[in-house]
Amino acid sequence: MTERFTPTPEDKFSFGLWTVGWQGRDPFGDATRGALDPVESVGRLADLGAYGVTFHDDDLIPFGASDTERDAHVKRFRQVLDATGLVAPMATTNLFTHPVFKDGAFTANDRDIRRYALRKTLRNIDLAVDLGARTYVAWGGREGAESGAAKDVRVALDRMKEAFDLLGQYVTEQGYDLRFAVEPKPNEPRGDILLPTVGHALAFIERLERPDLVGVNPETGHEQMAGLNFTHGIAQALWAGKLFHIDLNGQSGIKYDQDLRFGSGNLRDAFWLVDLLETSDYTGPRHFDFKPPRTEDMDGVWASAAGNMRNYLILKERSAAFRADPEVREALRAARLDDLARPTAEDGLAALLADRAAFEDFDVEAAGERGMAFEHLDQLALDHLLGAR
Ligand code: 3MF
Ligand code: MG
Ligand code: MG
Repeated sequence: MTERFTPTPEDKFSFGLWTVGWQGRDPFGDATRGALDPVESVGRLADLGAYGVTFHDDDLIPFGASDTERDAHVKRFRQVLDATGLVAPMATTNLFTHPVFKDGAFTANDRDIRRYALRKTLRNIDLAVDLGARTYVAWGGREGAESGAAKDVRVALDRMKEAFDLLGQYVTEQGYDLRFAVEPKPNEPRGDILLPTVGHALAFIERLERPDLVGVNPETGHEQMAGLNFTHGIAQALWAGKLFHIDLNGQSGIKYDQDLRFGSGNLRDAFWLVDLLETSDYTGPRHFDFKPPRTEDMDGVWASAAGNMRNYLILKERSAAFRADPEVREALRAARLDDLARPTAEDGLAALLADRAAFEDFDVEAAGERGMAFEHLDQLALDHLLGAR
């Protein structure tokens, strides 16, 4: 492996315990790998050059564990974090595996289950803060429906808002330095999931009591499952000041959630995503939410984990070369990116209305004939991506 693509903690790469720990169980087949001790995962990820590890409550403490068992699991985890120097920047709640969540958690029709889901989340928030997390992700994979009358979506959104308002009240009252990040997904496991895309989530957040406390945690494959441009979704989240966290992985088009390693699937979108992140003010973790395919043994798991980081670093280098290339700079000017950056009417509405050159004397035919030179610019990008320049 070339030294320049070897990750270090400064790169801020993090992994969910559930990613490398995935045993390969899918709707059609049993596990192909044994269970992985979180302590081993942390050690291996540290050896690979990662910076952080993230967890669902149940990844760390098996569901139903007694208080004594819980304390022992947390103690071992804390010890390995201390020993390796890895941090736990984000945590989340498993509100999807147990049968109790079959109709959702914060929006389950059954009120008892909604109250239980909130308590399970609040309990893990205490642990997350104790372990140093600053971001708390909420993926509502079971919040949705397979049939029309079963879920009154407007009422369910009232319940979703109620949940986030209560969570916001809790962290405020506790004085916790913790922000929430909603993770959108269009479907799977529910037929249709509430808050299906980045756009839906951003609109929802604005209706909350404490919108400042809530942002998004978009996942590459989730937006692409909806046929959307992930990089555009991230750009809008950045524009709104709402990119609190990110789940990076790979996906080949509109199909089931593939969770391939970052750089697989839509490589061009991965290039533009890295180009965007690395030229933005996003300073958070580059978090991988992938699944090492069930074809792999444990060696394959660690090769897959390492591949995420390596691909990110390669794309980061390609993006930097693209931006530094004088011919690219010229092509960006020819494509009038500098013109896009100019306000359209900095002279004001009255001046726009009085400006004959803007309308009465505007040669609309000549303007319609002007080429945009986008193809040359895009070929330069592809040349850089493919290492041809
Ligand atoms: C499912 C996911 C989730 C979320 C996680 C919160 C199990 O498609 O992406 O992973 O990322 O629950 O971080
Ligand atoms: Mg996914
Ligand atoms: Mg995810």
